[in-house]
Amino acid sequence: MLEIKNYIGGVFQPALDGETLDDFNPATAQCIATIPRSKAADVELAVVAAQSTQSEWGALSMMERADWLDRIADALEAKHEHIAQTESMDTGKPISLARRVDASRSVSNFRFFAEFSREQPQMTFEMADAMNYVHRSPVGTVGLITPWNLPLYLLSWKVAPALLMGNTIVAKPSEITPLTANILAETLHELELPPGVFNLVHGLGPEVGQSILEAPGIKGISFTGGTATGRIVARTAAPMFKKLSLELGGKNATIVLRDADLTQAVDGAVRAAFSNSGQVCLCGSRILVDASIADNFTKLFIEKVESIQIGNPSLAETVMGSVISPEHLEKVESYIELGLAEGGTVLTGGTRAMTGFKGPDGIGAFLRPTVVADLPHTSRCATEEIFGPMVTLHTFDTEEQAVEMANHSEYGLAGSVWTTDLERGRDLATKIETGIVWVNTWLHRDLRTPFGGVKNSGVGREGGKWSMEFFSEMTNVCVKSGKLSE
Ligand code: TXE
Repeated sequence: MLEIKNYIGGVFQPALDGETLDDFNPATAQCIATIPRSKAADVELAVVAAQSTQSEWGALSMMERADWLDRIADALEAKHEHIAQTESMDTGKPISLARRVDASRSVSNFRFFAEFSREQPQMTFEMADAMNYVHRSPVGTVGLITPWNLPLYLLSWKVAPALLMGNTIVAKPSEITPLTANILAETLHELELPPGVFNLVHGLGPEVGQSILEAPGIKGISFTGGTATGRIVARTAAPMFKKLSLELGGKNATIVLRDADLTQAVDGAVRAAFSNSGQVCLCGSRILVDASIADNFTKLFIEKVESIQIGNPSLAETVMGSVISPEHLEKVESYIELGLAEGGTVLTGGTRAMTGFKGPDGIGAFLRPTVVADLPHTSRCATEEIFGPMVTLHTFDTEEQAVEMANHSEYGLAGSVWTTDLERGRDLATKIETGIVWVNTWLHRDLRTPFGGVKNSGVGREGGKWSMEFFSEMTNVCVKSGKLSE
């Protein structure tokens, strides 16, 4: 049983009041760790530690901090398998996914921002009689709050640019997936990152998370999580004029046009629907198919879904593991029941997966990938975020109808379009009200591009220069040329 501690001022320590929370492996229902149930006093300790080292860390050049990112990337790379195994155990995701996505991307997040920063020119604007220099300085101490679906992947996506731009950090991972954030803290400690630059406080969102939002010494918040929580974050932090970046929920459309390469579209739609058991905000949870190819697409799609290997996340051949918790399993099941009540037809799945792999209590949060058809695109199942292995299937007759259906959502994060006519796909993509649209692919990521959504999917963008701008304040210095008398 791991006894995880907070990491504050370079010291691993329990919550000041000694309270703890249990952390479970959702695939086996085993308690695998305890974490501090931190409160406001722990956050105050972390903010003081961060502020005490802010000027020293901020005084380094960006190139010196980029070198730090390279050292962190190297150290995490050396722990790649340990990170993957730990992430799989903490989330129930298959080890193959944890290796290929979570562990690898955590390394590349640090490597990317180190290299990207070296390519960024000084921003200047020349006038006839003056030169404007845009100077970047740190925001200061920032709060990073992250969710349970891609724990280290999303934490490192924020930590790397925050450190690069000279900020000090108070980070809080999800209380149900704390373990790889702890590996990051251990790694930074081993590298002797100056104490106080990175601080990690564990605990419940409404307690320690809320305290981070309210801490006057925290000048910016980068939050990834659900839309409901995003509202709380905005409501708390905005009146304090903190910089805010909100990456929230999604209900993304996979649009299959009649001229799509069917095999490519089916493979892409299944991957977008059920990767990480559908627990990725970018997942394609609504599948919109041209009516003229719907029968053929649906047949191939269901065959592909039913070939997904569900089981013990520790096995290399497993494609789909458990969902994040028994409670989340019940939430997804409630949507399956709702789908039936709304007049839908379950084409496959809909029941718990008898994987033959059972934890000690004979339970494991395994749900078979589920496809529900015959629901209107305005139904609750087709408009509310389920965030699990359940998708709805809809048909359209015209592209205008496909666009209207795709945009019939309070969310606006991502989407994909499948067609052999790339210009048509690109043109259609510009009509979809989201922050990201893929054409003939999904989750194909260039880290230089803007990442984020609109409507209930959040505010702001992260990635490349957008992360550098979020995690810095800009001062424009205008220098008049020539003699003062002119
Ligand atoms: O989110 P929660 P979860 C979304 C995804 C889904 C959700 C799942 O769509 O809706 O995240 O993650 C902390 N004050 N995305 O369930 O509950 C909480 O402890 C401060 C979108 O974890 O919102 C956790 O650390 N903090 C995303 C974090 O907020 C609070 C990609 C998120 O918790 C708090 C991944 C409070 N009052 C998931 N209450 C994207 N758009 O990229 C909770 N927290």
